[in-house]
Amino acid sequence: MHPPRIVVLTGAGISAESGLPTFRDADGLWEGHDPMTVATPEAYDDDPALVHRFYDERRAALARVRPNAAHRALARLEDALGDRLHLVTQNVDDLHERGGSRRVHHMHGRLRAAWCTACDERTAWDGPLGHRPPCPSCDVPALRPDVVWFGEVPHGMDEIEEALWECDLFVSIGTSGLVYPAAAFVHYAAGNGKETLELNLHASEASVDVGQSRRGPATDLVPA
Ligand code: BJW
Repeated sequence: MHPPRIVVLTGAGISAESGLPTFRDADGLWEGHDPMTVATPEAYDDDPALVHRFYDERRAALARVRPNAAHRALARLEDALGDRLHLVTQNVDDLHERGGSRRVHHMHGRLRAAWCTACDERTAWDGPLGHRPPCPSCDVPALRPDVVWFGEVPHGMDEIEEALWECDLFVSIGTSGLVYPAAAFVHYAAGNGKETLELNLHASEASVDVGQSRRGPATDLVPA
């Protein structure tokens, strides 16, 4: 018998115990803030300095945190399953990679990358962008964070749909299930007869639709 094909979707909750705040929990990034003021293309057009400050601070914070036991456990799962594991993350941090995962599908982009709106090139980027540095490819100072904001299309949706269609099990870890299209993956998988499992500290929007739920911190549940 073949080992199972698994699609894992991770959200901010998997990086919380590394010290990165989630979005919607108490003390989260958006507590007391309207996400529409930093996470839409319109917000960027209106006040690019504010948006750059938000992402420059988060990019700098990445250097101060480390992957946790949950990230490392998913890397071990990849060692065991190879390409039968499709790891999709909504997170823009690089903790999966630093935890040892080699193939990570960043559907909402990456904090350590810049996207040039003039020439469309994407570049690895570790420093700030708020001072409007020139694009290494075209020299135009038109670099923005390479992340997917509300109203933009997440990366690699066809590939995710195919992986969900082919998998035996769909697992969501540490995500509130409030943001689409990721929030619909569990319905798509369950509707096509796949096993579904949720690992989360609390009940989420997806809990009622999921086959099995485990409650607890990701650093306990994922290695287990
Ligand atoms: C723990 C834990 C621990 C804590 N252990 N667990 C109406 C209906 C349907 C859709 C829409 C609609 N109106 C608008 C839309 C579309 C819109 C949308 O979903 N809006 C909602 C507000 C309703 N979506 C879009 O615009 C998307 N694009 C799109 O739909 O394009 C059309 C299209 C799709 C497909 C094909 C073709 C066309 C784009 C969405 C982009 C989202 N971007 C952000 C910002 C990214 C950059 C950045 O990081 O700043 O992505 S928003 C933000 O939310 C970020 C996250 O990836 C995303 C999800 O958040 P996440 O990860 O779930 O975090 P939290 O904080 O919500 O939850 C944390 C969870 O962890 C909680 O459950 C905790 O309990 C748990 N937790 N500690 C385990 N230790």
